Amino acid sequence: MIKKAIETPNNLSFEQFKKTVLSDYKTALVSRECSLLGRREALMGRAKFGIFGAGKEMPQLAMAKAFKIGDWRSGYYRDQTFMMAIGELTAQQLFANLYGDTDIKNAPESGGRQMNNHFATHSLNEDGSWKNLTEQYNSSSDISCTAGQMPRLLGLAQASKIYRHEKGVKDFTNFSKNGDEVAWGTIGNASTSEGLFWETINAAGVIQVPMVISIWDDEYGISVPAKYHTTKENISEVLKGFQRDENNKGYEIFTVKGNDYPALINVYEKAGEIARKQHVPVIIHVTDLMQPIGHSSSGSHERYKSQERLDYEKSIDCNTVMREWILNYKIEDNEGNTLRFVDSESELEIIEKEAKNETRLAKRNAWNDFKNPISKAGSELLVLLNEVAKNSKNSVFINKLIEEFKADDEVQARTNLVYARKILRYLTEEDFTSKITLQNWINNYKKIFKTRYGTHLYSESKKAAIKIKEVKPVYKEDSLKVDARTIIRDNFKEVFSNYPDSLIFGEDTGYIGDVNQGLEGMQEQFGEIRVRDTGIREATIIGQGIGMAMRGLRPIAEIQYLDYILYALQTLSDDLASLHYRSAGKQKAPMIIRSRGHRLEGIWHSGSPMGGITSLLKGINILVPRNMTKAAGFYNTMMESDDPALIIENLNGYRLKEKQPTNFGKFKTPVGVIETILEGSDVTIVSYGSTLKLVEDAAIQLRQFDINCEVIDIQSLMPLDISHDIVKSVQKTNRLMVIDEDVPGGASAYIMNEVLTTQNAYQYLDSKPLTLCSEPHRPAYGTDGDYFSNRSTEDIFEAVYQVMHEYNPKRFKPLL
Ligand SMILES: Cc1ncc(C[n+]2csc(CCOP(=O)(O)OP(=O)(O)O)c2C)c(N)n1
Ligand SMILES: [Mg+2]
Repeated sequence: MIKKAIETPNNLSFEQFKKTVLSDYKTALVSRECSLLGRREALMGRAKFGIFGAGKEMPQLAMAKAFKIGDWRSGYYRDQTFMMAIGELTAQQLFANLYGDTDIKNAPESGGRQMNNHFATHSLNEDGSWKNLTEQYNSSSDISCTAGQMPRLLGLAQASKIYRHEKGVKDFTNFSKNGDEVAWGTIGNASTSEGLFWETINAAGVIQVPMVISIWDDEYGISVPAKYHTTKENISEVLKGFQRDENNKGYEIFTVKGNDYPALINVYEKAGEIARKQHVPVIIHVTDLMQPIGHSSSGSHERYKSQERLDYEKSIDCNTVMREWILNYKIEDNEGNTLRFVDSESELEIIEKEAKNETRLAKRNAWNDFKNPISKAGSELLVLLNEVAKNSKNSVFINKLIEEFKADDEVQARTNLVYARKILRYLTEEDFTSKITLQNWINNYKKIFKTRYGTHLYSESKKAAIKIKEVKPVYKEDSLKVDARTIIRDNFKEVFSNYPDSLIFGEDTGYIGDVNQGLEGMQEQFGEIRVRDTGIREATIIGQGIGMAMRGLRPIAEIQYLDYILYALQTLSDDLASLHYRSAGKQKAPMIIRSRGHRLEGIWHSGSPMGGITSLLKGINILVPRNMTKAAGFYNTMMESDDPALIIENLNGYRLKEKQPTNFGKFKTPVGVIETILEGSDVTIVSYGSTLKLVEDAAIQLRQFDINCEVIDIQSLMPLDISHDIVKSVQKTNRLMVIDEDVPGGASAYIMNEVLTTQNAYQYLDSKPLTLCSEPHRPAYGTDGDYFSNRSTEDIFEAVYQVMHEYNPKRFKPLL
């Protein structure tokens, strides 16, 4: 019997094992060579920046073996070897990404939008529809923020759990096969200091999801050694409390050396099995890793590592250790023959040479693919510029620029544009055909790159939020006026009956049906998987939503109070808001964030940080319904869409009465469309959310003084008034006031900018445009705190009156 080299479930024969080992060695070598050459490319200026996975090749080969079709990765910039080993990254693509090639066929990670080594596979077809994700390897699109990949990892893993246990989604076979998919996370040792790491680890332990998280430990985070990062300088040591035992659920934790090939293969095989079969999370602490070329192209580690440390790192380099291991490996079969991977070192030298040559060729090909279209455009432009120079009175200046252009060796599309645009300036006084050709050339070239860099912030599919048509609520003649919270509740019940893939979760969301009873009875009706309580951990609540939505579910993640969204803002901004853009439309997470905010009773329960939200969350639809019927309509719209949205209900609106519609689940509030709720001819007042009630009251009182306000509910802060209806109102009233309860310079400034400059309302104004906002401090506690911190009906009345007084002091005598 042949003694097996290592225990593998596949029972590899020696020949098979040998083939695998040598092929792995080659992948490690190609990957290393990419790192070495890539760094050089960045230092030479062919790439803006370069970060690579050198020194961490071997564990990634092991991880790739345990990673199965349908599985997911959520990792970081060191994982190039893994991506190569699963066949989702070639050396040529690595270089194309490094150069920032904007052709997504060459640079599939992001089509030039992301720094290199921010990996992503394509979940979507050209039209934005889902691919069959169970038939491919999946890598969620990386972000640069350390530990930012963790919240999403939780959701990616939890999706398997839901697909395994929730009967309603059994037929969603394009997304899961019985929940057998594992979500594999990777993170650097230093990044485990981030709160997001701990929050995710705890949540995954509580929920028990199929997640395997690898910690690549090279004892450094850029220049800072472990003693500044980690208690006891040992992350698996401090994670020990998470280890499961006979009485308690928890994690399976492994520690393994990153240069021990057989041990790594065994650990990863086991980890994959545990997570896949038992849905138990696993941590693998991979030690003894290093960085042969330092952190990134921005610096050199010789500056902060001692010679002793550098020598030590060299001695543990996994690629050299693997080489030694291959050379020294021998076993005997049962006939006494000695079996080896190679008979002599020269066999390895051949592989090493091949790896070098292949990588060099890949680099050259990627560079040519990147360079050729730019050079070709440059050559065309040069012909045109010479023609222009021939015709122009300013040929002396133009020829000088042409010479500079010819000598400029920067290979960037902008180089072409810089010279073309500078030369155009010399032609302002002239008129000839090649000038027009040059103008057209500039416009067309700009358009190409606008498409390459400027698309896919939001969905461009037929399910884009702005394409979902309005359906009005239907009322019976004798429709009752009911507590508004029941409108939210009854609508959610309908949504959950119509969408078996919908889920809602958050703090107090499950058992009690949310703090305002908007989900009353939902858990009983739809079960604990779909209507669920979570821990107090806003960032990972959002992460759950992102990961699940990326895997085809329709999560609604609750942030209990809008003020606490700040805990999740990093994940929302860096991950969710940028996902569709940074993957060039190849990944999406159509989740809804449900929250409630605005006026109530104190510094943290009255907030309306809308300016921050609109600035930071471009890429997410920001919806601010003025009542619960409008809110319910937004949920119905967004469930049909493949865009993400934040829907903010009014905290003080749940107990107000609203007429009960009959078409729950069907009526839809349109996104990006304003509603004029009062018509008038003197002042256009633009507002949203709970402030609108006060604006309406003030407007009614102003009528008694013969001042007619046109009151507009923006409804949707992002996108805002896509058909430019506000300017039509200003055209009529010639006066504009934006009122909200955000701080001065917050959302009101954003709205004002849109109306004045995007919609060009400035040209119709007879009075100074005004914003009326809260005080710059947080809203103080209680009724008086609100009255003196936010704007009241009286404040609004007086502000509008003052505008009219300035316009016609005789008719509107001073008030105060
Ligand atoms: C939130 C955040 N802070 C700082 C940085 C800058 N930064 C990038 S990588 C890095 C060190 C990460 O070290 P580690 O997690 O050990 O990963 P390694 O690079 O060593 O593999 C830092 C500080 C960042 N990208 N994100
Ligand atoms: Mg590190």
